[in-house]
Amino acid sequence: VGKETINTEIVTLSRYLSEEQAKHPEATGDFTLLCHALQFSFKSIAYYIRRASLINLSGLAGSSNTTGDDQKKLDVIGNDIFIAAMRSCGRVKVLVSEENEEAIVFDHPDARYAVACDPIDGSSNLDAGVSVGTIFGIYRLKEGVKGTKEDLLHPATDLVAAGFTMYGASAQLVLTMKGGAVNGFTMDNALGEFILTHPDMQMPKKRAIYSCNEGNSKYWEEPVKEWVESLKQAEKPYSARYIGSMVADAYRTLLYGGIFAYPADKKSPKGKLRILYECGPMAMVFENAGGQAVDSKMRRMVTVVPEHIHDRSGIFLGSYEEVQKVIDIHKKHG
Ligand code: AHM
Ligand code: MG
Repeated sequence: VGKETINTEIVTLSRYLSEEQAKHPEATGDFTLLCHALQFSFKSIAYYIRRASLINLSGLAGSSNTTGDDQKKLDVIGNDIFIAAMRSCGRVKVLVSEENEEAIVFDHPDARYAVACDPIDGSSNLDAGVSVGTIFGIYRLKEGVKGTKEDLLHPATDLVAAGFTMYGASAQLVLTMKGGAVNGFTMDNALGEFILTHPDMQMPKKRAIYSCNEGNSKYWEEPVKEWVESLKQAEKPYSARYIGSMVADAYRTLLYGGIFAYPADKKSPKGKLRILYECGPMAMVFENAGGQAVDSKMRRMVTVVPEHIHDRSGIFLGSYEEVQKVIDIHKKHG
C-alpha cells in the first residue's frame, strides 16, 4: 500500500525568521516581530480575497483612493488589515500605503522601522478572480529620527527587506533581505503556515517571453517600440504574456524568466507604477535573484530616489540578458 513519505523537517516562515535572527546576535527581535505581523496580514488578506465572492465584498465601496481610481471594498479591507497589523506590532513608526495619500505615523516612540506597501496590487482584476498580491518594502530608520514621510524618500538600496505575495491558486510569498537570497514560500492552508518551497530563487538568465501592455504602444518612445519589434521579429519570436497584475506577471517572470515592462511613455511621461511600493521592492527581489531592473532612463531601479511618496517610474525588470537588450537599444538611441 502507498506509504506517504512525510517531511518532518519543514521550514516554515516562522522557523526561517528565527533562524535568520539567530545569525545576527545583535538583533533585538524587532524585525522578526514586524515580519510576523506582515505574515498575519498576508494570511488575512488571502483569506478575505478567497471569501470575497461568497460574502459579497466585491463591488465598489463608494470612495476613491489618492489617484481617483474606483476603490473596491476589498482594497479598503486589505488596507485596513495591513495598517492594523503594522500598528499593533509596535515596531513600525511610519507606513506609506498606496491607498492613503498621506504617510501614516504611529505613536510608537521606540519603533525603528518604516514600511511602504501596496496592500492589494492588481485590484482591478479582483472580480474576475485573477491573482492579486501585496508588495512591501521595509526600511530601518536612522537613529533619532522623528518618523515622517521623508524617512521613506530613499532608494531601494536602503531597504532592509522587500518582497511580495501573490494570492493565486495558493498564496505565495517571495521575500528577500538586503544583500541576501530570494526565498519563496507557499501557504499551506491546512497548517496555516507559509512553507519554504523555493529556497534561494535564481532566475533564468534569459527566456523568450515579454510582458507589457502593448495597447500603449502608440504612446511608446522609439527605443521601446524598436525593442518590442525586435522580439517579435527574432528568429524564434518571443511569446507575449500579460496578466495586468504586476505580482502575477512578476512571479511568472521570476520563475520562468523573460521580462516585464511598464515603460514611461508620451501619455504617462513618469510611468504608471509607483517607486516606493511597486518598482523599488520588485527591483530588489529581481536583482537578488540574479536579474536586472531599470527605469525608463536605464538607471538601476534600486538607485532611484522618489521625491514624493507616491511618485511613479517606468520599469523594465526580468532576466539579466533580457533587460540588457533593452539597455543596449536605449544606449544606441543615445
Ligand atoms: P493598481 O496598484 O491600481 O492595482 O495598479 C497597478 C497595476 C499593476 O498590478 C499592473 O502591472 C498594472 O497596474 C496594469 O496596468 P494596465 O491596466 O495599464 O496594463
Ligand atoms: Mg498597485
